[in-house]
Amino acid sequence: MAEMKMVGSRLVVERNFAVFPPDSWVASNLPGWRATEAIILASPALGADFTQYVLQIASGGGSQHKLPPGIQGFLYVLDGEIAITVEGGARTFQGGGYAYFKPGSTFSVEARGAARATFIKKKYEPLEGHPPRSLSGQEQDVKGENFLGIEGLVLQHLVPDELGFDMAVNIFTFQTGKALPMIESHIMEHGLIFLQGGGMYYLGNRWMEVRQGDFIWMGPYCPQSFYAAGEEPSRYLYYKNVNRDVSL
Ligand code: UGY
Ligand code: MN
Repeated sequence: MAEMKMVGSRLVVERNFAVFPPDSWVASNLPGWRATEAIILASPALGADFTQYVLQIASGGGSQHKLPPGIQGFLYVLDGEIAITVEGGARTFQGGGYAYFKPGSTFSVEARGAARATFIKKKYEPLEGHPPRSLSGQEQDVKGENFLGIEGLVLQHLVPDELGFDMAVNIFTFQTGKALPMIESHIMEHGLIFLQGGGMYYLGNRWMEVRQGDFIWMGPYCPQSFYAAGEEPSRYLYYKNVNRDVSL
């Protein structure tokens, strides 16, 4: 008799956090995106207040996009080469390229060869006197700062930390053996993609192993921390809602 194969996974889905290793992802078509397979990782169905996708785009695939009024977007190139046009400016990006699309804006994306990107959408919360603006850039050009002054722990802000923006997208780089200095808890959510390396993430009430390629969602007040292990530095890209009061 054939033996039954055991299927193991690091996949975790809890009320206030989730870890999706790449072997748990299931793709489908996404209206408005041609020759693209989309994995919807964070969504209101999970408990998140934003959506985050990984887009696997075939050569020549992409989108002529018009964001709905009041909805902003952010795209980060994971690998491959992608041409992005935003507000009249056209640029071709490789891994580490990114673009922020202000609410309601029109943009186009086209992959030159097979490419992968992560895309985030969030409802924009306007603030009088502080209009948002679209922008694009390359992660390698963004200056980093030592987080809380800690050597070997570097934070880069891809979306500027200004009141016009109600979302941050940052990259954290940890040298091996470095860690966040506390277990933090905050009202902001995170959508996190592990770009490189790995280590132990504290989520909820326990430590768990995470690696390159994993996606993590952390809901409001989810206790969290990270310890970088392994041979190469650990890097992750993460979304955070910021700069707004709570509506009561
Ligand atoms: O910005 C942050 O909240 C960051 N320290 N959180 C995290 O890396 N999990
Ligand atoms: Mn945090």
